[in-house]
Amino acid sequence: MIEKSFVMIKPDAVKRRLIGEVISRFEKRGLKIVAAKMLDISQDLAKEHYSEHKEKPFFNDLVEYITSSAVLAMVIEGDECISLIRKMVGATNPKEADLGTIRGDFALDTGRNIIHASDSVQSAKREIALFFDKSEICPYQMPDEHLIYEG
Ligand code: IDP
Ligand code: MG
Repeated sequence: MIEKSFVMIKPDAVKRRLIGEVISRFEKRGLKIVAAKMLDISQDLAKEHYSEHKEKPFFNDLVEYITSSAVLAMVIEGDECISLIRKMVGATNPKEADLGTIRGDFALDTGRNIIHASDSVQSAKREIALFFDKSEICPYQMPDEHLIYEG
């Protein structure tokens, strides 16, 4: 089942010039980037995006972190890509993230874990709609799609 996931490269990774490293992992896996934009997240958007965490003790720090500087927001498409991207991202706490995952290879601290990815079909739909207008999502064919997918 082809899915779309919302993926965001957080301010720490943008500042550390890790955008290329991170995106290239998704591209090499065969996933398709169908939307991307740099933006400075507003307080309101940050609070809405992370609303499930609003009662958590780290909520204010999280909003401060995500609004501190530019992020790269993306929509990535591929077969069952929501769970696949979560596996590629690794555990929330980078110290517990497996080597070979993005957080396991590039991050050390839960509060600076460099990337966000949707955790379910429902949250992907919600997050994509929150960050992107439909007109900003650009479908296209990859000429090697038959080398990535059997069917
Ligand atoms: P996820 O990003 O792996 O889905 P969530 O539990 O949804 O993790 O938490 C959202 C974000 O909030 C994390 O990526 C991390 O930046 C931050 N966060 C989560 N737990 C903590 C914590 O205990 N301390 C500081 N920041 C946290
Ligand atoms: Mg989450």
